[in-house]
Amino acid sequence: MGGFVSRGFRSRRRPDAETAERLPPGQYLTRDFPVLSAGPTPRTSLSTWDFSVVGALPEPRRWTWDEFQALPTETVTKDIHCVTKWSKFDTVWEGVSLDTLLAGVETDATHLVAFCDGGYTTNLPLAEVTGGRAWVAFTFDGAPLAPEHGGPARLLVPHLYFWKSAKWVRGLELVERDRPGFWETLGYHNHADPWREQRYQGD
Ligand SMILES: Nc1nc2c(c(=O)[nH]1)N[C@H]1C(S)=C(S)[C@@H](COP(=O)(O)O)O[C@H]1N2
Ligand SMILES: [Mo]
Repeated sequence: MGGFVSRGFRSRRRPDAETAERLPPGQYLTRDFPVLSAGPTPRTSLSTWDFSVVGALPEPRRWTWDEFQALPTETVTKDIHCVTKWSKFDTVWEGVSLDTLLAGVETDATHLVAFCDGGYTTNLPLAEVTGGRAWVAFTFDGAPLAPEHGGPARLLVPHLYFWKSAKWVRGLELVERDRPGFWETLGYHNHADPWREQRYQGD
């Protein structure tokens, strides 16, 4: 009978100890990479693409695509967790750390609001996107990030539910008071820590 149960079946139903430890509560492991978008996939040509940091800082910062590519990049391997309950382990990204983008910024801001082509927004505490915890990623699995997954560039904040990882991101607005973004306004949790299962407001 043992041979009847396939490896995949068994590991999906009964995660081994290491998997169980890496899987936040209520999540299941998938090898797929589902696409979740609230609207159509925007197409922005790289010749008009830019990335900016605006809001509560003395001088806004702006990079063209070429300037952005010339910044120091990091390759990171991270587990990601979607609020719809799939998790994916060991995803490999290359991008620019928010530590680099925000280096030396003098600001009274406590939070940022990421803004995107297509109008999506999401908010994050500044203290949670520095110290090697957030990137603007432009490759996935060694290839340019596919448009449906946020290409040319998306935010990557793997320690929070994946809706905080804004696709088609074009910049960060530094704000002195927290301001909920798209899903946060629609009843999802403001903070979104998968380990505390912060899915919806009140969780
Ligand atoms: N601009 C934008 N970013 C977005 C979204 C979106 O609809 N628009 N969806 C979010 C949600 S809910 C999730 S789970 C992830 C999904 O990313 P994926 O489609 O690459 O899996 O993107 C997040 N970033
Ligand atoms: Mo999501």
